[in-house]
Amino acid sequence: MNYIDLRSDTVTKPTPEMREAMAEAEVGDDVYMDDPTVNKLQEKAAIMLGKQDALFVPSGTMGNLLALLVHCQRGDEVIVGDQSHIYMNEAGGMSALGGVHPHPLANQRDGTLALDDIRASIQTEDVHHTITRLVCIENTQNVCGGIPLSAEYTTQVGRIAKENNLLFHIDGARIFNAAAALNVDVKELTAPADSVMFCLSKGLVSPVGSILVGTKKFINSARHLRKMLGGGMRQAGVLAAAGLISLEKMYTRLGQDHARAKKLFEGLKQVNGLVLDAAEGISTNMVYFNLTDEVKLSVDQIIDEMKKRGVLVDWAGPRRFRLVTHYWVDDAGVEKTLKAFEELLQSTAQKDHL
Ligand code: TLP
Repeated sequence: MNYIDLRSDTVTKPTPEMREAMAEAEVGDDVYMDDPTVNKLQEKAAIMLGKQDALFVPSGTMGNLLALLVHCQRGDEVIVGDQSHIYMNEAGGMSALGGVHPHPLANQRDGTLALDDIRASIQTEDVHHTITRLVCIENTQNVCGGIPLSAEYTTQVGRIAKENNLLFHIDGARIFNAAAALNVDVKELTAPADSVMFCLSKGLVSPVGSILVGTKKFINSARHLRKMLGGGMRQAGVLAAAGLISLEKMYTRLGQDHARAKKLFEGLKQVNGLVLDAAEGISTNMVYFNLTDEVKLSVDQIIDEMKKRGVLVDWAGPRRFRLVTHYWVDDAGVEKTLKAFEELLQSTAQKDHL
């Protein structure tokens, strides 16, 4: 069956154009830094994000880890959101591999870390304390609803970091979604940060890969650590060729994914048994909702029933779902999903009634 796959935007398979570019890619040995396609991708990414240099890495997780390891010494402290991917979903890499101590702050409903919380969490000089070294934000903030964080907010975080001699990293896995939703050049969102990671393999549709950007010195250190972690990628131009198409063509179409997510959001609002997260609406490619108590099906049963109807969905909590739109979800896919949810929840309501 041709499934509508809404589990994540990480599921995006390469487009025919990408597959062709990958087949024809000029390659070299990237550990010698002579893969021309990787070099071109890195140069382009650095320019687009307004930084001196860039490094192609296998995953967002590795990109974030490299940033943390380059910025911090063992025992240093990092301010992170308690709902951030770095804190929750990267297997504790910063602690396990870097001896880096996370200081989690509550993510606000709008995805931000409250500026006063950041200020208050910076350790004072004291023999008992760790040294606060780095502050991290996530844009878009995934778990809070795929929320884009504004350039103004990012600038304020950057200011606090500077005033307190902290470094500033952005997990920008979906920063191009944020830029599209806010209608700003992505550079405005990255300017205050010392380093930014973004993913090619999510809404930008590439099969594999993320990019880390920062100063030349930072990227040289990150390249060294990437090698240490086994991430020297040799003829990676085959993958970078798809990445170039992501940066040339894919980021300009993200608004379409956002419009479809809105349609999904509006449609699901009408379905009995679902409570959508953001009453005021959504602005990127994610729709989060909970099941009401009236729905007797478990999330696993819903996943199975939706699959039978040709739609793949994934849970985000014991009674919670996240649906993500992307390149391979068209208007018909949105309609099919809405129909499947309506049918499923209506039919279970009837069964409950009997
Ligand atoms: N997120 C994935 C899952 O790991 C949850 C998803 O489906 O959303 N930062 C953010 C904000 C992310 O959402 C992700 C992946 C990453 C980093 C890590 O990227 P990868 O999967 O390339 O290591």
